Formats: sequence, structure tokens, C-alpha cells
Amino acid sequence: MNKSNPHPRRYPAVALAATLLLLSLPLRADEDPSAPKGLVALPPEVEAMPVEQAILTTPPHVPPPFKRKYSARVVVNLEVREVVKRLADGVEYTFWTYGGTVPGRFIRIREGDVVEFHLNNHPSSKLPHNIDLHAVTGPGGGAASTFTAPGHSSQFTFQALNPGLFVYHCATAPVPMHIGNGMYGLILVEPKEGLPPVDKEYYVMQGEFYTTGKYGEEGLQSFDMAKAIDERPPYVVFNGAVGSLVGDKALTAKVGERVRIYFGVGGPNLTSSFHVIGEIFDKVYPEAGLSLPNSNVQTTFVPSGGAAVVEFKVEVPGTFILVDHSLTRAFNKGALGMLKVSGPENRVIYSGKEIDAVYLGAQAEEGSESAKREAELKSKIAAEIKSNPAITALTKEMQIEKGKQVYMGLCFACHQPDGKGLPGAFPPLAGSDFLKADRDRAVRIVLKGLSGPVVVNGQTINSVMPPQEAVLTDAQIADVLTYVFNAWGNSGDAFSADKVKAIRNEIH
Ligand code: HEC
Ligand SMILES: [Cu+2]
Repeated sequence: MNKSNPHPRRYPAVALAATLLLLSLPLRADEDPSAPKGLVALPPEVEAMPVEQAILTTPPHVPPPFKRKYSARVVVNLEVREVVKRLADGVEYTFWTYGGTVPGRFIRIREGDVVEFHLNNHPSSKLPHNIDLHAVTGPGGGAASTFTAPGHSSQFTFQALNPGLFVYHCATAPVPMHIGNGMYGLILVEPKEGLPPVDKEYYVMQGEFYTTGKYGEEGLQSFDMAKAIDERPPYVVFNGAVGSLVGDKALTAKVGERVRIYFGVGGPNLTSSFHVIGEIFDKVYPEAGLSLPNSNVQTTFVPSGGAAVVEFKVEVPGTFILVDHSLTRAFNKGALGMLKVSGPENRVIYSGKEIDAVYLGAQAEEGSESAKREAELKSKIAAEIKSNPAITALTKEMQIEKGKQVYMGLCFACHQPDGKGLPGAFPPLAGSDFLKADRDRAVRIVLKGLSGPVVVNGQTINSVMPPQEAVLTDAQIADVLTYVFNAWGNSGDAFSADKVKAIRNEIH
């Protein structure tokens, strides 16, 4: 074992120049890099430790477990790079990274190791950056010693006192922006006794992106501070992009293997309800302290700036979906990955669909005979009333009031009390050209719901409206549509319950 330090060390002249340069930049007071202290005089027992270069890996890969049973001096070289990459199909983003990827390089060290850490900021960077490693005991987790201008390199030393899986991130102001642009990663401090061996180890991190454009809006997107402050990210993703762990980029395992996922949340804001659909975590080290695993966990809660280690044996083949179980994040914002398991089936553990048979449930009763009779009478009355304009006007007014009550109890939650909807999520009913164009269709939409792309006043919405046929009576639907067609500057005739009923029958 080579016990000398083969490592060239940078000398204070360079560092001093760096400091002078940094002092000329606008800094936060607490980031003022006091002049470099010079290289630490390591005690003989540390000087005597073997020196090794850390192996850093890109996600979803993890460096191999340690074979050594002693502490070492580990040299870590991490390079900051600002890169334009894919965030989603057709969507690009200028990511700020540790090593060119989001999350940054996975760093694996061993409890007790003394780490000589070099943060190198590539000359092509536009901004200074630093690093706060949650595995570090000391001011700013290293941030105070690593503020590094483009084309510069900072060095500091720390000892890994606590085992665990830790997040690291940039802590340069504005911190949420640096993290929000992708400056985070994981550092594993393996306990001295090691971790139980597994067959596959993977590295997954969740983080959200606050793009100026909506989800899927094409082109180069930039960071939207207002959305970040409101915590309304268009994207919540695993490993830095929509689809980074799907298709041929999915994680893989074979039936019978034990899988361990090092899962972290970079944030900058959202926490994760991490879940693998169709699996139960045999073991979770909650909050990634590596001493007390929990057993048989469905979903583990991972804080922003925190991590968890999950382990499970894969028993049957298939595709298992990694999600943040806050599910619109998974299905509408990107927080979805895949683990593809190959191998023989075990139909006792999971049979697959065994039988498809016809099932005749209790049919929704159309109503009793008397209700039918009542409806007939009502329709006769309605016909009579129709011929009297004064009554028609009063009936319409009453319908509008009743319809308003239905609207304010149900529809308002999505279409908003003012009928204006929410851009990108719920179409407007106020002034809606789509609504006005087809009265019968409006009835069908309320009865049956609506999904798929729909263009309202030139804006495309592609979402889902739940059916209301089981919730509202024909009269209520007639009333609510009469209200909708006459509120917020809209104008139109009243809807009759009979008409609604006729349409209901037609589509059944
Ligand atoms: C859970 C949310 C939700 C509720 C509750 C809801 N809607 Fe909708 N509605 C939607 C969405 C989403 C769409 C667009 C669906 C799509 O993209 O295909 C929509 C579309 C429509 C449309 C056609 C588009 C337009 O703007 O003209 C009408 C009409 C409509 N809703 C009326 C109603 C009425 C009336 C109610 C109450 C009885 C109601 N909705 C309740 C979510 C909702
Ligand atoms: Cu930074």
C-alpha cells in the first residue's frame, strides 16, 4: 500500500489570487472567504493513512462497496459545470451541475476517512459555486471553504464522523436557485462495519424544476423565481429529467435479486413520498441514518435535503414503477421511473390475471314507476309553461339561482367561482366559445365528464373532468347549465330537465 501522498497540493499564492478575485465579486457577508488557512498539518496517524482517489459515479450508478477495513485519506475531485441538457422531450434547460449530471456524482467514503476535497469550477461557468455536504461537521458543511469562481479550485479537508447517506448541494446565494438548477447529489459514508451485501445498488434523486414555461412547453427554459417562491414547479423529476429512468434507461434486476436504492431529495422545496408500485420495501433506513432499519414499508417519506435507503428483494418479473406517491407529480410532472425485473414467473406470489368473466352488478335504477310518472307530468307542465313567456322568465331566474347553488357546491372547485378556470388546468366557462358552440354537448360533458385535449378560447387543455351523472339529477344539471350559460356575461336560454334526461337516455 502506498502510504505517501502522491498528490500535488496547491499553494497559497494561487489561493490568495483567488481570494482577491472573489472579494471583488458581490458576496454574502457570511460567504466572505477569509484568506485560505493553508494546508492542514495532519497528525502522524492521519498522515500514515493510505491515500486513495475516490471513484465517483454518474446516476443511477453507485461506486462499489469498500473491501478495505481501515480508514483512508480519500481525495475527491468534483467539477462544477453549467450545461444545457434535456429536461423533457423538446424541452431544454441550463443545468448547474456537479460533474455534468443531475444529480451530481455519487461519492462513497467510509466512516472515519479523512477526505481531501477539491471543488473545481470549470472555466466555462458563468458563476461562482460552492458545496455544502451534509456529511461534513463544520461551518456550512464545507460551503464556507469552497466558494469557487469559474476557472478556480478550492480545497478543504474533513473527517467523516457519522455514517449515513447525505445530500450535498450548492449553498451560493441565491441558494434555492442554485439547488433548483440541479446542484445536488449524494455522498454515502459507509459505516465501518459496512452495509449488508445486495445484488444491485442504484442512485436516484428527486428534485423539482421551476421553468418559466408550463410542463412540456418546448424550447430552452429558464428558472422562474416567482414559481419557486410559490413552490409551484411545472416539473418534479427523478435524476434530472422526465423519463430519465424509463424505457431503455430503466433500472434493471433479475428475479431473486436484492435491490438497494439510495434515494435523496435535492428539492429545493418539495418532499417526496417515495414508493415503488408493486413492491414492498423489505427494509428502509428512514432519513438515511444507517443504524436502525424499518421493515415492510410501502412508502417512505423523504424530506427536502434528506435521503433514505430502501432495500427489497424482487420476487416476480415485470415492470415496477418508482413514483413520488403525491401522484400528480408522477403522472403530470415527471416523477416516475421504472425498475424492470426479468426472470421466471412465480404464479403463487403473483398469478397475473386469471379469469375475465362477465359481471352484472346492480344496475343503476332509472327510478321508480312513480318517478317516471312524475317526470311525465312535469314535462307536461313544462310544455304548458313554455307557452307562457312570463312564467318562462321567472322559471329561468329560479333555475339560475338553484343552478348557482349547484355550481358553488361542485363546479367552482375546478372552474373557479368566477368561472374563469385555471390556466393549463381547468378551462374557463365564462366567455367559453367551446361552451357556447354546442348546448347538447355541454349536457353530455356534465353527465359523462370529459378527457383529452380540448381547445377553449384558443387555449388547449388536456385534462380530465369527472362525470357527474351519478352525482347530479337531471334538474340539477339543467339548473347548473342554465346558471353557467347566464353568469359572468354569458347569455343563453334555460335548459330543461327533460332535455337532460333525453340526452342521458341517448348516451346510455
Ligand atoms: C374536478 C374538476 C372539475 C369539476 C368538479 C368540474 N369540471 Fe368541468 N372541466 C374540468 C376539466 C379539467 C375540463 C377539461 C377536460 C379536458 O381537458 O378534456 C372541464 C371541461 C368542462 C366543460 C367544457 C369546456 C369549457 O370550458 O366549455 C364544461 C362545459 C364544463 N367542464 C362544465 C362543468 C360544470 C357545469 C361542472 C359542475 C357541474 C363542472 N364542469 C365540474 C374539470 C372539472
Ligand atoms: Cu452553485
